[in-house]
Amino acid sequence: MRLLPLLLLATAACTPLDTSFQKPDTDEPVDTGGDDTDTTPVDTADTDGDLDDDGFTPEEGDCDDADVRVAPGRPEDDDDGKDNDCDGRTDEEWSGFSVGRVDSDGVGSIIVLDTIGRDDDTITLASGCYPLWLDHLGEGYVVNADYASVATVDASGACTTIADFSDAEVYEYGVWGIATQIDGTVLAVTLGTLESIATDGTMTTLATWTLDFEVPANHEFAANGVAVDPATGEVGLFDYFGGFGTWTADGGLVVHRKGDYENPTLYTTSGAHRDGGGWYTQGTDAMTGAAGIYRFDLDAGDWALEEAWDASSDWSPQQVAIDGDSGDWYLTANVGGIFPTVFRIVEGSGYAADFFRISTDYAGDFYGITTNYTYGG
Ligand SMILES: [Ca+2]
Ligand SMILES: [Ca+2]
Ligand SMILES: [Ca+2]
Ligand SMILES: [Ca+2]
Repeated sequence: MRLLPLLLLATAACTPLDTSFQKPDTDEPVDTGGDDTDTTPVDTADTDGDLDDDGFTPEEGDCDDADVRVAPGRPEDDDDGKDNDCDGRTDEEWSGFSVGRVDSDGVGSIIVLDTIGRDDDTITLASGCYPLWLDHLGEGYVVNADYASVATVDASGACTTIADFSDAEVYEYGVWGIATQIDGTVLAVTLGTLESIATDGTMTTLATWTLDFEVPANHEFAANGVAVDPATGEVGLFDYFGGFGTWTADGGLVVHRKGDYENPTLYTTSGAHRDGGGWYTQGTDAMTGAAGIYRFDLDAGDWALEEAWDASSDWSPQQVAIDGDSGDWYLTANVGGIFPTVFRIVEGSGYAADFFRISTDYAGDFYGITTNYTYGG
């Protein structure tokens, strides 16, 4: 038996470039305590900024650089209490989508779909309350109820207004996209402002920008969609005419692309953040009417086409959500003015597949869509 050489070989293979004894890294605190209870290998040499040697530095998205079981793209273990894939959610498993519908009688509802497009549940909303945009909030939902108010929705479908945008003197264009921020407040856009709404109704304006439909040169953009990166809280602001901005608490608003309503290139109505990075929208080419999935290229300052598919001219996309596991895109749309449909766009497929459809005579429309997760093993 030659156990000793094998052990030495294995040890050497683990740390072939470990020069920490010769050259301590002054960037990192030196462990002088002599306790050997640490179970995570720590690269005290820190020659590459990746302390746990999982291939990612904190700058590259490692949200725990002392734990090799935590890194971007790792499979999520739903029972270890860690955010293994660094998407801002802990122990999550993608479970489908919730979709907002307004039927042909004007009744609003939220339909809960599982991962293969079966409807698990339908919550019928109170009269006059619509799921034009929706997101999760606590155990229930928050909706843009009618372009003039934001309301919470409980399991019975009762709606409680938490913010009123009906004063046209203040909110000329009402309220549009909404999204739940990671601190549990609700974000809403009024085309020209980003508002934060606490569940007690307290409203704070986080950002304003120039909205000028008279003088195009003054105009920045008109945000009608808003989304949140759940890992960082960064906010994406989507403009109907192809503009795009981001907002952070520290850095404030950055307008990456102005919305050119005189010469639009792309029409969008909502957007979403994809796990692992990137802001996406379902867009309609302003010239050809072709539908596609676009990613905002922050370096180029413009939208880049990611996926395109054949869509009939009467195919009108509404909103987009993203499967947190595969990254596939799901769109609400209305086809032919008749069929409310959820389409699945698989990366690289080049086509839009039916995921869920209500196919009776005129059946109303789908509007908001949000991704669902279950938590814990
Ligand atoms: Ca790392
Ligand atoms: Ca790590
Ligand atoms: Ca996670
Ligand atoms: Ca986990």
